[in-house]
Amino acid sequence: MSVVSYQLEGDIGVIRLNNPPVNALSHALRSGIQDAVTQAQDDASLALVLMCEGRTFIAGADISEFGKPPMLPSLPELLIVLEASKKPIIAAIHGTALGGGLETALACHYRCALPSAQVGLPEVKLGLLPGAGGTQRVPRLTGVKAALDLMTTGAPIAAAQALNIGLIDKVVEGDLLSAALDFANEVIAQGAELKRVSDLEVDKTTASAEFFAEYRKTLSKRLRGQEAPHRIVECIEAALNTPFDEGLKVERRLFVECMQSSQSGALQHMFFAERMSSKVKDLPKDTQLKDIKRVGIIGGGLMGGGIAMNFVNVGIPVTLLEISQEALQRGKDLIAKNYAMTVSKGKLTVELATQRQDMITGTTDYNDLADMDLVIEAVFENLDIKKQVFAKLDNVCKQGAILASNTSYQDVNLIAQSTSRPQDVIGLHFFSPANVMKLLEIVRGDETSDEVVATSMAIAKSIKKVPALSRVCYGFIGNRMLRHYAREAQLCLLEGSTPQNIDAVMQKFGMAMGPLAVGDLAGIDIGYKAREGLTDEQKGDVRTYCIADALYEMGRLGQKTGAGYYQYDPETRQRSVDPVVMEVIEAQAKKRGVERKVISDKTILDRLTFALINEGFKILEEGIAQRPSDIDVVYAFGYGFPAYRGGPMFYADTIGLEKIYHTVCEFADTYGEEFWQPAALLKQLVEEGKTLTQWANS
Ligand code: T1G
Repeated sequence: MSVVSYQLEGDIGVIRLNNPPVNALSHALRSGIQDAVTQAQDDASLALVLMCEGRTFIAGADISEFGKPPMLPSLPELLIVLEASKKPIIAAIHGTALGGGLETALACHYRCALPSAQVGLPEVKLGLLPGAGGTQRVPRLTGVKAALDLMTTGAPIAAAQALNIGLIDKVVEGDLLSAALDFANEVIAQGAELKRVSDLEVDKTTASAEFFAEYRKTLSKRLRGQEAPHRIVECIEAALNTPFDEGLKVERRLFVECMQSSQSGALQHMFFAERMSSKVKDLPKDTQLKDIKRVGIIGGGLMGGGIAMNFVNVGIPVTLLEISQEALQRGKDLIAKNYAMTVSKGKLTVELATQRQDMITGTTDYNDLADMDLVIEAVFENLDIKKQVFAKLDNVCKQGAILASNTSYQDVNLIAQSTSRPQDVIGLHFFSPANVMKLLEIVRGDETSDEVVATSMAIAKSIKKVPALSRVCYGFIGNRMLRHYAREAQLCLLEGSTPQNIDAVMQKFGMAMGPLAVGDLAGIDIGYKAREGLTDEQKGDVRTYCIADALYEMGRLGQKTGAGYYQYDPETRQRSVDPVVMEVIEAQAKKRGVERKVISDKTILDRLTFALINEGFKILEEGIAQRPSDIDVVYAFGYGFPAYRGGPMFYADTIGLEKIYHTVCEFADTYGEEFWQPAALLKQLVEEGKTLTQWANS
């Protein structure tokens, strides 16, 4: 089946693209469009319509072709052909016109779109910039500010907004083809000069040198550490100050720089990793999905309330169970507060917020969960309490209901064994705030059925989460690796560093927050309570938690008490260094016989990141995670690991496994084998001279 068809509809030549699933601009599509446009120059058509079959207009360049030998026509070359057409070309947009898709539409002479259509330039999310004339054409239509916002956010905008800022000429209702044909006939009837965007001038009143300097400053904060956004600014400056063809050359040069950057490689890896993580390796293709129409949630606290919002946000009603009416009311008040915050930011209407809250029914009676298709337990992180809850659910819920725990550490197999239906039990580990964080760790018990796993993956996507499948182990994927990262942070603190130094190193690396600031945010009491009741052996080396415990015993729990590893301004919650903390650290070092010495930033970075990576290798060799890229998804979407470094496992390949392995062996000699056992898989790949990516693809 050809990916491009061409036929005359009256006086209009219609070019239809059909390259499922998203009409990405593959080589076949590019050459097909070029052939159709060339053919149409000499036929009876008076104008051309370019449109797509399937669910969307062109979703951009074909990312799967990146890194492969270029095949002509390149997209920029094709767009020169389109714009040079002696007959007007009207782009007819439905679904999304993204990246090269929007650039293709901009090389046409007119653009119309359905009201539901969206347009955008998401290249920056791939560490790129619009490399087919977008940086030169967009500002000619919208002015500088709107062009910069579109390209540096990468966010799609609705057709109406695109019309507003001049990106499209008309929003059309009804059948797209007939509307586009009508629009084409209007264009013919006007007999106007062909409107080529490249002939337009950028409105110079829309930008000054100060504006660009200020914009660069905001980018350094908003997109800290990322290179592509600054190159986008350079392209827009070229559009403002140089002729179109010169600007294209600047764009081409900077696009190639982006394409060759490690950041773009990492972000392209994340693009595919995010889509791969919902695929379950050993699941039969014909696995049946359960129908999830009603959801029950047990526990209306911070997590339960946030989880409930995910479902009502996509129209799935929730029954929220708490132990008392007062607790229920507290839960509902918390949800109302969250929605009010979203409404105040203009991201939701009051009506919709009310409508969603009305889909949450409160109860204190387990029998009201009898008809639920899925029940998610989000009670206190205690195994015995969870077992009691699941035993009740086992008695009450209909056969075939999915019984899920939001546990972040407990053994899902033990929870499943407290029911007569372990095949229906699974872990759905949401991350706080549950209505915001995109990661959902799906924890498959030994007896969890394929249907329940497949349905959980489908549910994750329907509530707009990014899922990652984990087998059962303490802490699953994310929190298990976090323990080793946090251990090294604590040891660096005790052995000579400071909270602000360690956090600065990790923030400079690209982490959203440093580990000590994260500790204050989550609460120092979380770790303390998790250690309560454990034997000394279970707690591990006291050096890895003695400072945290000392702070806890001083009542310094972190942000919630205004002081932890830092002190916090009661109004702004701004953190600042607190000399008391150094006294605590030095006292603990003395008590543990640790002689404090300066630790270099590089050593801090390697100890924290290699601890994470080494544990990731163990998780892979134990079969806890399906693939390295799933671990990358967990860390980028759940723990603030910089996506432009591709996640911890992609980063390992960037550093080189041999370097990591030898450094881990050195750390074992220096800091003790108790902490630094090189993972067998890491050792094996180094001996075989393989990268992790090669191993994953083998
Ligand atoms: N190239 C190749 N494959 C793509 C693709 C693309 N651009 N976009 C999506 N796919 C695949 C995806 O991997 C998945 O495959 C399937 O399509 C469905 O995707 C020169 C250089 C369009 C909003 O960044 O944002 O143009 O897993 O699961 O949720 O300036 O896909 O089924 O095998 O995401 O309905 C810029 C990326 C490229 C858009 C649809 N464009 N795509 O979302 O489906 S760079 C983008 C999306 C560029 C130019 C530059 C979304 C979507 P599989 P999906 P969806």
